[in-house]
Amino acid sequence: MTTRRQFSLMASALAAGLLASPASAQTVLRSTDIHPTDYPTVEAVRFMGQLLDQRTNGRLKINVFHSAQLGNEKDTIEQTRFGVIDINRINMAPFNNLIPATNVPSLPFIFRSVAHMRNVMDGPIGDDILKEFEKHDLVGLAFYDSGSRSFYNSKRPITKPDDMKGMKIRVQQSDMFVALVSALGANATPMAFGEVYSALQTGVIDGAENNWPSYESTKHFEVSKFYSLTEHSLSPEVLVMSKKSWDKLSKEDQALVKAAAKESVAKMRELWDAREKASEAKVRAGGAVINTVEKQPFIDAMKPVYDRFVTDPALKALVARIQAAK
Ligand code: BDP
Repeated sequence: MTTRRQFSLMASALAAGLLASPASAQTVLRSTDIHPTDYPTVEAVRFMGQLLDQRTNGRLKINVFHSAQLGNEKDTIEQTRFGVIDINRINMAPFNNLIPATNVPSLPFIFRSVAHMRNVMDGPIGDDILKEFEKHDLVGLAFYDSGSRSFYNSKRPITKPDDMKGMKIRVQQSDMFVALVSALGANATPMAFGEVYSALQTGVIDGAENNWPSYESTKHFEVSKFYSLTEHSLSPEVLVMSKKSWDKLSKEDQALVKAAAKESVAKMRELWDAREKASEAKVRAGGAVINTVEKQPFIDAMKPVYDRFVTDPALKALVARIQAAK
């Protein structure tokens, strides 16, 4: 027998079910990025959103919040795990302390070239690293390029590791990056990206490290003009989704999201390659002093980072697979 109360509960459940019915509801996924609106990572996630919009007749969309509107990278990791943010385009480095495997592609000089990095991250090794995110309430979707990171500072050109002795260098919030900078005798200062400009300007730090487009878009080159091409890390960007948000999608929509993310990689790289060149030209014209370095002394100095962070057999195997890959 159905009581009045049970009946009204059933009626409201039915109404709620109808309102939320997957056939009629529109889903707008919230995506975060710390970069400005015209940065290749932001544009690439927007492109992914357009693909989803077209393929679902407007039922599935992405709203990209750029310029750190939703917070700095470290904080957005938590929000993504909780499902407050659905998609996060973020560097591997802020994941280093949480997910051991993410240290590997961030390691100094692990990749021989951009082609080597792309080949590794696009293949089974990259897929294995993406799977690691699942243990942390996240779904790894794809990797994006991040060029190569080099040191810049306001004091002098760096040509050998010794030149960095005693310098205060900002790093991402990753113990591995702290170790990488400490290995050169410099003082590593972990700090959120958005705080670096004023820290450079006020002399709280002497320098930082990043790729051409970030060095340019943040205007760090205006307050830190010596850019030394150490190219010590190719730490890729990653696109992750909240497992909570993922589980709310149908199997079909999950497949669409995954495919659109993968397809946005080629778009990202096309934008990236052009942006790298444009950014380099802009900082040169803006007065940055660029120098190349002999890499071997830096490779040797950073060797202890491997000894400290690649101790686990699974990580050792991952390093060996990357080194053996074409
Ligand atoms: C940029 C990455 C961004 C990082 C930033 C940083 O694209 O995700 O947060 O470096 O150094 O190259 O914090």
